[in-house]
Amino acid sequence: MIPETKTLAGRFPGDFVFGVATAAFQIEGATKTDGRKPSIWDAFSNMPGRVYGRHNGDIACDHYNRLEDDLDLIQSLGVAAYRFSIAWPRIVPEGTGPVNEKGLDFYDRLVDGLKARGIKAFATLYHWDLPLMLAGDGGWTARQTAYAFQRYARTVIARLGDRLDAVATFNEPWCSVWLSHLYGIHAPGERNMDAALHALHFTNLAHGLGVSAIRAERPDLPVGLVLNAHSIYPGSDDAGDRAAADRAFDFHNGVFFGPVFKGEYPERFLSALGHRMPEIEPGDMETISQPLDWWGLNYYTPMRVADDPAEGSDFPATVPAPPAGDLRTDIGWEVHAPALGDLVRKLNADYTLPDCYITENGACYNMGVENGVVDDQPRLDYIADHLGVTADLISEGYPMRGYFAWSLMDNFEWAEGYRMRFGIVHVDYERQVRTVKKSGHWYAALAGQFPKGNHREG
Ligand code: IFM
Repeated sequence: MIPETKTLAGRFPGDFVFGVATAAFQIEGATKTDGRKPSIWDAFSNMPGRVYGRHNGDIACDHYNRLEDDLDLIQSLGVAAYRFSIAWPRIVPEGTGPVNEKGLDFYDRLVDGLKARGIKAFATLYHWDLPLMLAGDGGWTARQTAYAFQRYARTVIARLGDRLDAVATFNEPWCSVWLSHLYGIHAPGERNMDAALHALHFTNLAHGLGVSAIRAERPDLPVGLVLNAHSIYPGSDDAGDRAAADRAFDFHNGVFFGPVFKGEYPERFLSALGHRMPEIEPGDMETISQPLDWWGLNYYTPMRVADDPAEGSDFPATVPAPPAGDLRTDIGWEVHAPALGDLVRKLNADYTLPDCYITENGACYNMGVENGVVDDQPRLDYIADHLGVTADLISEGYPMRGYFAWSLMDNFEWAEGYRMRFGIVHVDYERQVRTVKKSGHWYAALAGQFPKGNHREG
């Protein structure tokens, strides 16, 4: 039973931030405009067999050319905050070298446009669009990429930092490390554990160097990191499967949370794979583990694992276990809202964590426009259920400060191209027409209750 928006709103404090999220490559298009140069995703999506239908980001939602209208759309949803990412290849098109003022101008307009509409700006510096030129030097498998990121971060914050409300260094390093270098699904499409282990440490290092760069420019700007932490369950109660789930936790979560929040890689992970990692230089772990002001959790679906019976498989030596129920979104992901609560409780038990924003949550359902309406009730149910869990966490005392629906609008869903839709606003890509879905209207009604102080009285 989905609660009325007012009843649900009453479960959140008045300063809870409701927002919507996007990422540069997924919506902007205009990939060759105003000095932008290619990213690894431009190259990857133009290679046969990598992205569904060989879709690419050339036009996407044409957001670069429709900025003002899209900002009006965000405002019409009544949300308090907008989470977006900045495209490194617009700012430093070759990764290192000249800064492109026109790229900075675009984000200036974006941030000013948000301010003019009274919307908070949550920027992410890296949402996977690495300048292609850096791939020639090894991309994330090369230590110097971390220093290139540090300079890019400083450049952005020097220009925009005075008007940002929060900044994250990275979005979902799990994806840009494991999914991109070990599982081969995302750019650059590597399937190599040694490459992935290098990308892991240099991404963590880049995060830390980025934090230093941001603080050097704007000591008061709240800095965070966005992690798609995995809510991991053993496939059975067997000791073997339970141990597999523990190893999976180290591999999928611990290798990011450990360095950042404890200054160390998980022990089990190090003893299995440490000898294949790049050199961890003196000072690296201190750089990586600087205290953060907040962290972002992107949550969609649980991960279920069993012990891998094959001899000699790489750590964490797990295989997928079947979902617990039948409920799936159109992309095939199991729907299980309690896993969000279990995850936040477990992470807070294992690490000392700062304030948390749910920086992404949402669901893929591909229904289209019929008679001017998009009836996406399952997405509405999904968001409402996950917000219910978030409210439970707040009542248990966890510092959950905000929630961003993924996504503002349908967009380029990476290896799935445009066929998978996560928006609360429908996009007709041919005509570039936006239609607010049923879930979007519902979310607007909910967000419209904020900020109003204590809802319990209203
Ligand atoms: O579209 C992505 C987003 O870029 C990162 N988090 C998950 C979303 C859905 O797959």
